[in-house]
Order: sequence, then C-alpha cells, then structure tokens
Amino acid sequence: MPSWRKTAFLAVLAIAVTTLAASAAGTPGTQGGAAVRIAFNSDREGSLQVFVMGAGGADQRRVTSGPNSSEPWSWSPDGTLIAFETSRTGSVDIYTVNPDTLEETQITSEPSQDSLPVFSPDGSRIAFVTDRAGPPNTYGIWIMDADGSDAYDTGVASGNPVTWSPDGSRLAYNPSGTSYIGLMNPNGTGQTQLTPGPGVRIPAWSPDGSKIAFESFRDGNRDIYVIDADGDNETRLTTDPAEDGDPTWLGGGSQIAFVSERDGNQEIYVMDAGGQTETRLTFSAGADRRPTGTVVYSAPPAGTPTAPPHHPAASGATSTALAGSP
Ligand SMILES: [Ca+2]
Ligand SMILES: [Ca+2]
Ligand SMILES: [Ca+2]
Repeated sequence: MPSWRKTAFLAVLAIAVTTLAASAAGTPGTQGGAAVRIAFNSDREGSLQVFVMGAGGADQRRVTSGPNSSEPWSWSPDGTLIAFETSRTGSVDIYTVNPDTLEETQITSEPSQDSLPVFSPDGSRIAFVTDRAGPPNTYGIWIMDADGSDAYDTGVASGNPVTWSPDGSRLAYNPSGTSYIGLMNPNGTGQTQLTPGPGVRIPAWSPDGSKIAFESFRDGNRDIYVIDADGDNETRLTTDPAEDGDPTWLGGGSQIAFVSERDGNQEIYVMDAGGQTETRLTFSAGADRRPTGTVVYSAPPAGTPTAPPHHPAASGATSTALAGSP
C-alpha cells in the first residue's frame, strides 16, 4: 500500500450516504473563456468513485462505477480524459475515462499495484507509482506512454504523488524515506531537494511553472503551502486548525482547489492562489477529496450520462448522481 494511503486523511470509507450533494449555485468558473472542471473522489454513493464538477461546484456527477474504489489523479491536457487508479481488477490498475461519454480504457494490466497516474503536459506519457520492480509493496516512480506501452523505471523510490513541470522537463516528488519534496529529470537523474522537511508531500506544479504547491504538517496541522520552483519564498496559504491538503491548480493558475475537514468531513474548497477567498464546493456527508482541475476548451454536450450505479444503495439511499444537472 503506498505510503500516502497510510498517512492519508482520516479514513471515512464506510460512510453510507443518504443525501444528495447540494450543488453550489452558479455555473462552472471560466478562465480565458474556457470552462474549468474539477475531477474529484467521493464515497457519497458507496465506494470511492470519480466525480466531476464545474469549478463553482455546479453539476456534480459520478463518472465511474464498478467494484472497489476508483480515484482520479490527473486530466489529459486536452481536458478529454481523467486518469484514475482502481482496485476493481483485483490488483490496482490505471484507467482513463472520458467524463462526457463515460468510455473507459484500461492502461495497465500487470499484477503489480499501479497507481497515481499523472499525464505529462503534452499528453504523450503518464508518470505513475508502482511496485512492479518488486518486491511487492515497495514503490517507485515509473513512466510509460499514455497507452501503457514502453514503461520504464526511473529508479527513484516513492509511494507518493508526483507532478510534472509544465515543460515536461522535471518531476516534483516525495522520495521514499523522506518528508520533503525533490525535483528530478524524467529519467531519474538530476535529483535535487526543493523544500525543507518535515511532513511535506503532494506537490502540484503551477501551470506557468513558477511555483509548486504542497501540503505539510510543519506548523502543527496539515496545511497548504506554496514555494517558488527555485526554492524561494515559501508561503503558507491555509491556516485553519483542521486538516487542509491535496492542493491542485485550476485552469490558468489563479486558483487552488484543496480538501479540508474544517466543516466536519472531507470537502473540496477553492481559494485564490494567494490563499484568500476560500469557497466550499462540496456538501456531502461522504468523503470528498483528491481534486484535480483542468480547463475544458469545449463545453460538454448537454444531457451527458451518469455512470450506472454499481453498489446497491444502502436503505433509503439514492443512487442518483445528477445533483444540479439539467
Ligand atoms: Ca495492476
Ligand atoms: Ca490546517
Ligand atoms: Ca464531504
């Protein structure tokens, strides 16, 4: 099991949800005339599945089904595919799903635990974390073509999420056995330490390449910080005493979405990139987490489908996921 799972937010996987998410009023946010969408992970209907919403929290809709959990980690750069990991196959594997057509493609099928898929900025490759080099449950960073072919081992041990620089030349990561963020070339060379520790992980590179957001426990509880990509100007962005983590940049980089437990359970929030104007986007009794944002350059077709329910709903629960949808 990757180390991020062991230290993840309080596990709340068993909550049976009986209420629909209240969709925030308004329409998805726009940046430069293009709609912003957020993929995220929620167990509001049973198991953890992939959902999407507009940046304002509108039109929250489930896009995966199937047994066990499915967790999103990145969008393809053209905004058409969400890369996710799932344990539906027995071992963990990487898939993509088109959130508008719900068409899925299985990318990995090895017996190893293949997880944390992140598209390269040009969409040609996927960085991921796997134990396929062995021994089991010893994780490292690999890179494969986007169709799963030509996978190679960077030789760098890590069980935590990675992020690409926007030019594709560097990866930020959390080396195994450390609690700081390092930088490296995609072939594993050129390793440097970016942040001081301790308790630092889940880096997210800003779209303009100038900054890296991350989460850290360094001030007593989990909060979100940002640092220049050259290591200067570390700044704390959240100050709530609750757990705040999982940062992701939205669209052009003017906002950061994140997860917080400040309202009692995991919910997704958005703030501006300077840490002001925090807005709550999800209102579900379930765990809502792992946001990943993208800019969608063409609006999704009207009446797009929702994945059929897989898990029989608990008594009184509804399986409808179209909160706020037309
Ligand atoms: Ca596998
Ligand atoms: Ca906090
Ligand atoms: Ca929630």
